Amino acid sequence: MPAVEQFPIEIIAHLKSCRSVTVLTGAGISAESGVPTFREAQSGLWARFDPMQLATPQAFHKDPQLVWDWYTWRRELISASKPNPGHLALVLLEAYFQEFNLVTQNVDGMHQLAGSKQVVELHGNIFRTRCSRIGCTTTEQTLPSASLPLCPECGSYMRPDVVWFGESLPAEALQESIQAASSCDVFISVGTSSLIEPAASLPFIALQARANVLEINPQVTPLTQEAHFSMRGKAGEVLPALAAALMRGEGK
Ligand code: BV8
Repeated sequence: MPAVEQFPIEIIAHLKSCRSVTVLTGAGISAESGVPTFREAQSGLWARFDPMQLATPQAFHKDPQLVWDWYTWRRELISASKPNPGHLALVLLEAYFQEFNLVTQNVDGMHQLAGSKQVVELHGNIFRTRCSRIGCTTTEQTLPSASLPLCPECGSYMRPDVVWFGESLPAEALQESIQAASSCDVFISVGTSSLIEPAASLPFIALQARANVLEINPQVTPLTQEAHFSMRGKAGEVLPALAAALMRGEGK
């Protein structure tokens, strides 16, 4: 656990005095739950596939069963994992701040499982499926099913209810996240390579709106140079230390 002294005291003081905080998470916050990050080398029989190629409408059109099997494999991985201290710390921060918005690029549902009440899912949810033709049916897919299901309404293939590359994000979720980025006092980017648009633009919207931007990531990203403070560290260690520093002492 990093010493909370690693947080500049002025950051803790500023956080304690601010009203509104927006957090953007990426695959890195689920890494310590054992869920491989999106860009990490895929394991087993998926090692030879590029996720950027599989998470596309073209791949599904070409081989729907292959893409469905990839998501079934991921759902099984996620179902065997549980939220880590990073997810749990965000539940504490949600209760601590007067206004708290959690925006995630992740499709694993881990924030909700950890107890976060209000989560904006920019890229959908891997445990939901929808009709691939006209989206007429959406089902909660609690258990991964091996066979590629058909829409009960129109008979078309069902597909994971996630946003693929080249597809637009859900309009309401995108609007909510832009609003949260442009109206917060502090924006915290956690566990994202800051490469995937339009999510990667959110911290820059916060910067333009004169918010304080913090980053938590073991690696440097395109955001690092622009953030007011960038902590090289793991979400599962840094976020609990941050929550502890805020809860300590005279409170807000
Ligand atoms: C769209 C769901 C309109 C599916 C995903 C502008 C410029 C250039 C290109 C574009 C642009 N606008 C749009 C595009 C095209 C494209 C895009 O962004 N391309 C990239 C390559 C540049 N965007 C789109 O297509 C989006 N749609 O904009 O529609 C449009 C369309 C076409 C052209 C123009 C406009 C849709 C994007 C959504 C794609 N779907 N997921 C699925 O999951 O199967 S994205 C996928 O990547 C995941 O959701 C993932 O979350 C997301 C982002 O990756 P990260 O979360 O950052 O994960 P990553 O593995 O990259 O990094 C992990 C990080 O964690 C690392 O930095 C690591 O250091 C760190 N880490 C590791 N361990 C820890 C840790 N951090 C903390 N603690 C740890 N322990």
